[in-house]
Amino acid sequence: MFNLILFGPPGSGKGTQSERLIAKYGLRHLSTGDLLRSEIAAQSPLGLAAKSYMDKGQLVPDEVVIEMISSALDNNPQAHGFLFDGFPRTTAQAEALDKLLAQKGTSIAIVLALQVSENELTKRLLNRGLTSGRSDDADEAVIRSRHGEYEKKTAAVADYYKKYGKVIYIKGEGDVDEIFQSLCKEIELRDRA
Ligand code: B4P
Repeated sequence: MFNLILFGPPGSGKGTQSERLIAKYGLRHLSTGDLLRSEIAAQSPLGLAAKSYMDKGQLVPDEVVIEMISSALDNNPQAHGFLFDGFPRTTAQAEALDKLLAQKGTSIAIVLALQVSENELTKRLLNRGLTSGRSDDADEAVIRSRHGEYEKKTAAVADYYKKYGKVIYIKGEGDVDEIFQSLCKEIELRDRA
């Protein structure tokens, strides 16, 4: 099994690059943002609870997303590997993920961290907000709050994986194809089976 985390602040290109990576490497894509938006669309109790956080640009509580990922792992026993997109977003989530993967006899192989300046991030999200219909992209104050949450709670996740020598930084600004090639190079260097 080859499991990777695509890491980076909101708007850094995680969703964009994940689509290409899963197509190329046949990994199962687990995006907590997408899973939460499906719950909201289905108007499930989980979705209704998550919406109140997401609309304010805050992280959804750890226990909710950890439970969601745990079910997703159980529901995909045949997967050759997982691409985690937008998860883990806190150190508690990272610790929980390590435990869940260890129970399956596997682990995270690599964390690819996209680096993008804050100005560019804001520009991209406001631009996506023009067409995405996502309430968390439409308002600059909410986007600022998402960056604040990232700095306060999520940036530490990279430090957590650095202890194990698993983090590789990738320049996330510029041409989407070139960024994709840089990601592929790092994956292929890691000798995936
Ligand atoms: P996500 O769905 O993960 O939202 P995101 O970070 O904005 O997405 P992403 O970063 O993938 O977007 P992309 O750069 O691809 O989370 C939304 C919310 O859900 C969170 O705020 C939180 O409330 C909640 N949530 C999710 N996971 C959680 C967790 N684990 N714990 C707690 N809460 C959680 O795209 C951005 C834009 O940039 C696009 O328009 C794209 O076209 C553009 N773009 C991409 N690459 C580009 C490039 N190279 N150049 C120019 N534009 C580019």
